[in-house]
Amino acid sequence: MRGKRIRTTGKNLFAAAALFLPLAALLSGCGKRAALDLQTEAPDGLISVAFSEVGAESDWRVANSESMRTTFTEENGYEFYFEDAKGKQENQITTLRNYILQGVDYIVLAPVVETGWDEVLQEAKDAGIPVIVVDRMVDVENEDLYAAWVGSDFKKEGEVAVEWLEKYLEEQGRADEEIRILHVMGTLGASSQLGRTEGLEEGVAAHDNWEIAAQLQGDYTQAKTYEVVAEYLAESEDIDVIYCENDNSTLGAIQALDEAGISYGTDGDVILISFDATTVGLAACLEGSINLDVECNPLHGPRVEQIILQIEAGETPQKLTYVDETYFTPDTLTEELIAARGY
Ligand code: GYE
Repeated sequence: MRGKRIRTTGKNLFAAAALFLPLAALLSGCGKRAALDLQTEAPDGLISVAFSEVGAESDWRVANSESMRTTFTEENGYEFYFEDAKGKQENQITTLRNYILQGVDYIVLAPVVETGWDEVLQEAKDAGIPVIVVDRMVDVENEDLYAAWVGSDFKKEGEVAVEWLEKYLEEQGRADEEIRILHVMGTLGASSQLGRTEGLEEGVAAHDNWEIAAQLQGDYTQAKTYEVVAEYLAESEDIDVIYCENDNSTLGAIQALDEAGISYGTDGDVILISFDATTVGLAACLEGSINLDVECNPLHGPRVEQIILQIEAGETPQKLTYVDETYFTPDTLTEELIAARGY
């Protein structure tokens, strides 16, 4: 089934590209463009899978890329293409167009943000290339533009954090205290940011004594979060909770707190809430620096492969698949548990 479809698609694309590229090279005066590596079909019956990854902004992301790489190996029957978009949607769109021109069998997209995908996904559809969306979602007019999505329920992750905080404050006898929350958001417009933010905002709205002191943009990186939190703490130290939308962000907040001489974690003044549960986050949680780390599982390679195998078998994969997740606190963690996770 695959061979047939791709051969047709590939040939047409190759013909179109063969006409277009020399012209483009002439017009741009850049002969190199004609040398673009046009590949119509993976060798030896391999399935070609072309992945557009967000970037390398966090430990979560690195684990996600690694999971794809180790799943789609030649030994497993795949030819794997990988492009790092460096956090830019325009890079992803260019990459997707190149993958379409190459006539790959499958495109896997981890989108930076949710919106702005209709056009390029339509192009993939017109070329007969199934697109599997992973991690963050795409917000498109026509759901048929992608074959399936697999990732996390980000809003639920936020709700889990809110529920935990409510219980924790109660246990501490602080249920009626004024609670000021410093909120460090991830990449704006990414599903993970939108969901975790919504979960928090709804939680705050449901508690008269909770307040969001400020919403800062940490862009899921340690460096950016350190910068914005340090700047904030220079103005005000009146904070009870810092809610950072991923582990690397939380490490940046910890750096800023250390510098400001403010204590945090199980024995400190500021409660730290984090997301991802990567090794770095969980190690900080085990030692009591992070009070709560909500899990977000990055090991999507095998899940994406499942979807591809279903399509190969002529089946229609489930449109949306949510991964089951948990959360960690210092009292539930052990060294062994962290080591066994492997990322
Ligand atoms: O939490 C963060 C990464 O979208 C779930 O992106 C992903 C998030 C993850 O950079 O660490």
